[in-house]
Amino acid sequence: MEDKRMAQDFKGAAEAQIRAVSGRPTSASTPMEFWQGLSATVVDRIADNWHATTEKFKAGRRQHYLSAEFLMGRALLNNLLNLGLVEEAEKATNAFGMNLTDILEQEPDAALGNGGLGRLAACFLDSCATQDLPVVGYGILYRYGLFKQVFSNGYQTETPDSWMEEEYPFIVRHQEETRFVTYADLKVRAVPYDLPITGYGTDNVGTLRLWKAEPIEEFDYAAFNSQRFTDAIVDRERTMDISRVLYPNDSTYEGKVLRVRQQYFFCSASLQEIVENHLTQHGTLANFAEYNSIQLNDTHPVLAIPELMRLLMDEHGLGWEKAWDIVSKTFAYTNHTVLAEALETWEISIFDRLFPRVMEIVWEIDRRFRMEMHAMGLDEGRINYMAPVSNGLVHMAWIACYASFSINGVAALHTEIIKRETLGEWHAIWPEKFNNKTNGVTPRRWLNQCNPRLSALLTEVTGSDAWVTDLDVLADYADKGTDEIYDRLNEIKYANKVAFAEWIYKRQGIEIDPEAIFDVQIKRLHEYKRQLLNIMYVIDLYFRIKENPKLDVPKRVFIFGAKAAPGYVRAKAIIKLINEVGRLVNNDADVDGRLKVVFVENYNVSPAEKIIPAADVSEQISTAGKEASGTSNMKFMMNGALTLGTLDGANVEILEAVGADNAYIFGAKEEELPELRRTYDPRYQYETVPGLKRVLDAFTDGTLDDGNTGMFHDLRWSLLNSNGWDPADVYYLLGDFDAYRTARDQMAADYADRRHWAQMCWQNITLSGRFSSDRTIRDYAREVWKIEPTKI
Ligand code: Z16
Repeated sequence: MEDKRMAQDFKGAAEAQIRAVSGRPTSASTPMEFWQGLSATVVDRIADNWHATTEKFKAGRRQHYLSAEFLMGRALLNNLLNLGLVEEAEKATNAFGMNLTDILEQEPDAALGNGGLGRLAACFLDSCATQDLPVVGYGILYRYGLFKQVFSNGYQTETPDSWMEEEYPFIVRHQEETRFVTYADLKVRAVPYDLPITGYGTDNVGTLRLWKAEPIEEFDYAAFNSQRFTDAIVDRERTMDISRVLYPNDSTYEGKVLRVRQQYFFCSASLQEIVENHLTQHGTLANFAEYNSIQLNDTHPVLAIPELMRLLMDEHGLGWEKAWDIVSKTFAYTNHTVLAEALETWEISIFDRLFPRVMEIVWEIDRRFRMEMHAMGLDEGRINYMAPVSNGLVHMAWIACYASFSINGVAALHTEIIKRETLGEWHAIWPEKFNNKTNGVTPRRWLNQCNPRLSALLTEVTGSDAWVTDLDVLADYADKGTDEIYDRLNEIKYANKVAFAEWIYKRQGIEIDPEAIFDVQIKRLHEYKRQLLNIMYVIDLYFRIKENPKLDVPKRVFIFGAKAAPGYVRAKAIIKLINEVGRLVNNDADVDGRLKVVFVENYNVSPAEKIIPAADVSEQISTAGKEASGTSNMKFMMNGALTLGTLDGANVEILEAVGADNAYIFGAKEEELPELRRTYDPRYQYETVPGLKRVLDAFTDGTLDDGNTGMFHDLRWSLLNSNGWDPADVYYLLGDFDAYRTARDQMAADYADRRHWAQMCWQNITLSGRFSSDRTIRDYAREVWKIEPTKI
């Protein structure tokens, strides 16, 4: 860092902040107060650059990233690393008799997202800042982030995540930039709160702007002193409800009124700001699309489309044609799933009740769409299917496809599937709108920050830390691995496994052996992700050992981390099942510690930073065609874990990057599944695949205990029986079981050749450059957003 002020008297500044927070000398301040004081010091250091960046971005073309979710995780260490302040912070805390590591552990995760989609948005902001791109993120300041998961007797229970209750220094309220959002039944204030987004080795500081809903009047005394007393209180609460809680559904949609209120809330507030900023800068809206583009992160912010129409027409006097011309050059839409149950549709009656004017505009979009398609000669059935409004429902994805100039999927295979199926009708008409942007992850957090040992080796081998901002440089070293490097890699992995073992022992009291193979599946719990297939393998292996206790099996730790949506009954049953298998296997004398099942409670961003550097095997086993991309697959790869996966999502591209010798791929392919399914009989698999019967029977024969809830019976039933609408085993677990077992057994056997294993890890690490979100963002910036790096 050239910026001298950054490090100047860091200790003195930190001390002042800590004392201001605690009201006591540092000797009497708590670790939490140290975290708060240090964090405030960071904000103090970047304040001038932050303001300068904001001002600088106003002049040129900009990009606005609208997302209902930003899964940020912790901020302090990330910022210290970006700003080159780690040593200063260590020196300062040591001088006060504290340890920086302990202080960092005080920080709560900002978990304003469910999973991949929200974490992707966070990685994107990091890459935009690091590459000096004029991008602002817009979202909602949820008072409660994703629920905390607590296991009680192996069942998931949920408790609120009040992440800001202890003061959160990284967020700054900008009351003076308040906007008003109007619903038919309610008018609210939208107050922006800004989070600074520092980049690595740059003075630029980007912004994530999160809106909080507040009542119009602090206290409406007139109302409180009248017969409207209770009404006034109810209104206040209804207002604060809007930004109260993140909906915990990952890839399923719930038609809740509060959810659509949230969506309109942040879309309207953000657009008002974007439009006003543009007018202030340029004095006209005619060139709006030349200076602004808006990325829609899934359909959650699609209300921005009719809302921008409304603002341009009703607030700024444009006619429909002019407004639509601007709108259709402004928006770009990212699709994140092919699951039908995730595609958002809203009842017309809800829109009518909340924002009738927006609904009127949607009707007009619908009318014009139908006319346009008629003129193009489409048949009535197809038009009705594609129309923005049909069967009493507003189809958010259809509005997005119609209005956007760009539609992208998040991995090559996924983009092909949406072109062919999910959005096939749209692709037939506007093929040129479609493009692929394979996801990526930031190497700052997911390598440099979480894996300092490996980072030091990479810097040593390549001679500089250039890889931190240009991960592709590692590719030059792919064929330069040496035995010395491989041995170092193994030492590093071992040290990371020791650290993880200590962490999980402290956290959950489980003892694991760092010599064992650490085999990890961490992601939201969903049937298509097939955590059930994973645990079925463990049950099978357990029975193989019981049958022959002397069986020569490599020592393994099976690590899981997953939250289930609170209403997703079957996903919760799978969590209970995994925990029960753990209880059975971990304490069995015949197993004798050779198998351990560890379910990391309350999986989140910061636990991921502990787990991933310690992993040997990365489980990416979704039914082919169902996982849009996956992003943990990329984080594992960067940290030298080998993929055990199906040809799904970005796994396909990981395989392409490292070659078949450096990944373990198994199972039915996406293009094979339709044909396979025509004759598929899970019962036949159950009867004929060796070992499968006893695995499934263990669900219900008393081997595993579901506390008489019947939930394990339901799991077994779902694999063997049709329920009337779904066929049996929709996700093809029994079809892929044998291939999975073979590949996983092979992998465990191969682990014995430690040098060869390390060589495969080295290939994965050095060839992970294309999965850096820097590459993804460069592609968006050049091909979709048309923006240039802009330095202060
Ligand atoms: C989500 O995290 C994803 C899709 C979706 O429809 C909703 C949510 Cl909350 C995930 C995909 O499942 C995953 O494959 C992908 O890597 C990720 O979005 C980012 O694109």
